[in-house]
Amino acid sequence: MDDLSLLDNLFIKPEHTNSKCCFCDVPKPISFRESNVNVIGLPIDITTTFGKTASFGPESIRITSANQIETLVFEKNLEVYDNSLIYDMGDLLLAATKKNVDINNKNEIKSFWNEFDSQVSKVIPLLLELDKKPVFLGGEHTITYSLFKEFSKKNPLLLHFDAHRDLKPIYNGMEICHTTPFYHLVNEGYIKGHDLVQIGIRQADKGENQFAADNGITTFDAWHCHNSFASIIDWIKSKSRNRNIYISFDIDVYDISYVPCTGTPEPFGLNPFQICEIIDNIDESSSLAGMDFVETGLKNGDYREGALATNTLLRILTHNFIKNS
Ligand SMILES: [Mn+2]
Repeated sequence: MDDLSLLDNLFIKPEHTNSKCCFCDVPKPISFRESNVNVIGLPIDITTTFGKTASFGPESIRITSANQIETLVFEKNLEVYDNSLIYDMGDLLLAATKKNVDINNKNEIKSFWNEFDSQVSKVIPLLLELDKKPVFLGGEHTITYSLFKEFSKKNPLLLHFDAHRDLKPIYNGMEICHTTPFYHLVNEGYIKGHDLVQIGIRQADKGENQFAADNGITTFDAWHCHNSFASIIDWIKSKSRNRNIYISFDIDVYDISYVPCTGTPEPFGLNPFQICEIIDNIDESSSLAGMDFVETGLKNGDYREGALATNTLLRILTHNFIKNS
């Protein structure tokens, strides 16, 4: 059994997902073997508490990217496939799906995350060994906890774009949920505080702020982004030099006016030009190890977030850090 048939058994193929299409339909289909970027859908929304839309993320992004958006990144005059040879693996197969997890049963939720953790630990090491760059489409932000544990072996700088810190130890009686992934990653030693930077933050509790300060986590909150943007660009450029990079991108880092469907939109957010400028200034000597793009929603056929997510992903996938291993 070769690597692909082993992996194939772990996925629902893109054409059999709700989107019925691959991420970013390119003119010439790329085989797994040829690919350097692998898209994986994680339509998971179990522990979110407010707007319940995150499970539609992969569908929203696949449909918009395949049907609405050009593969040319306009301002760079680069095709996405100039740097990224994308093979969409489909959605990760999980026996316990959203439908049969009772959100009031903490044990069922726990066993769901255990299953997720175990599936992820089969997929990621294999892809990294083959020098592929996995791109996960969430889903709620909880997924980052299991995903990043695998990437931590590459000792990356973790760029976390979000309105929220997600640094709580426990929330609604759940240790593993959408507001806690970065707390547990730091607390269990998978990331050192000084290798974690949180960009666009504007919602947290005092405990989370204290935890960030105590652990040396770098914070560029929304006011810092608004008032001294140039200093962020300088920091990103110098800290990313010759580093592996992992990006965890919550779409609610964007201002509430740009994200009509995500579960917990917040005012005072960043705009697309600022996000592009931050991405563009990740140093060319760095190498993207992998990334997750989470909390993209879809409501009543409103694909605006899918369009914003796709356009953000295209800027990341045309960065030269894709070509470095
Ligand atoms: Mn968030």
